Amino acid sequence: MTVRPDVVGFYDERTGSIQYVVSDPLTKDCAIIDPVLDYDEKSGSTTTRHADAILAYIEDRGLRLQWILDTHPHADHFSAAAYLKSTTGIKTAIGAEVVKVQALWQTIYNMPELITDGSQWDYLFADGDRFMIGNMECRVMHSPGHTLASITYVVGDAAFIHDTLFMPDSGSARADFPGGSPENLWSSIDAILSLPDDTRLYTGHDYRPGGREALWESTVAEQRRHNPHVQNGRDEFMASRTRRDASLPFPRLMLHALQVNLNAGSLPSLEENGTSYLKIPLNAFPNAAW
Ligand SMILES: N[C@@H](CCC(=O)N[C@@H](CS)C(=O)NCC(=O)O)C(=O)O
Ligand SMILES: [Fe+2]
Repeated sequence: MTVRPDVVGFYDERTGSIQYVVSDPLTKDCAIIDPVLDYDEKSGSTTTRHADAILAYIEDRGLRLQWILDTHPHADHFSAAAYLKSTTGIKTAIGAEVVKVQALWQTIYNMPELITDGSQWDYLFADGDRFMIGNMECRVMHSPGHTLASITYVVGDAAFIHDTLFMPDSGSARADFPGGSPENLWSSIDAILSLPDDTRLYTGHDYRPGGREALWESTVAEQRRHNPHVQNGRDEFMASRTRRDASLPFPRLMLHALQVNLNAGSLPSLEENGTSYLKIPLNAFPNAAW
């Protein structure tokens, strides 16, 4: 019989991100996937409102946290992994190829102090790795394209597909960040859509097209039937993805977020005055759309 985990999504309106708690209905063990650390770039403030709400949910439901997971180094918001680890002591994990993304951005940021061996996380998952959430086995699929390091977590009939496909009315994620590749994104989407038809797919973002309510759950069958980005094959996907990506400005918080997320969500060390500072490279991307 297929395992059916309980899944709850927490929507972050500011960044259109979805954070998940996936739990074993029998043992009550759970994992948090893609938690957001709130950040206001205008004032340089961070808060832990979302992460605390997730912890409160876990406590209210009598769940036991086993994992703090990220699907990829996010380019549009800060990860709350480091904060959650510091408050709960629970282990963190991300995709093993994060070391390549660290190396890439170490050069762009000119940050020799950034550690690039992935040791900021407790576990680095490679394609095919398996681990347990309670009595449920979770399988890792490497699904690059949006980033080099993106991974999908498959637990029973649920798959956390992050920034590969969005809801069927919203197409797919962009593939133009450093290390991104429309070709790899197509292969990753193809592998996800090869899961059983009724697999529940949980996306990483929803930008509420036309102002509709936020949605994040679809199925393989629905994506195959209704997502325009998967209807016309690989070549058409690559051409239209590349065309659209050339017109997209960078995410508002990309240069803020990656230096934090490649450090597992730890803010930069405090300087001698007790304040932590971000570093923004100027004119490093002359061709970026504004
Ligand atoms: N307007 C958003 C855009 C964020 C963005 O680029 N999101 C990525 C995922 S991290 C994406 O794939 N977007 C698809 C699109 O905008 O079509 C922002 O500035 O944060
Ligand atoms: Fe992303």
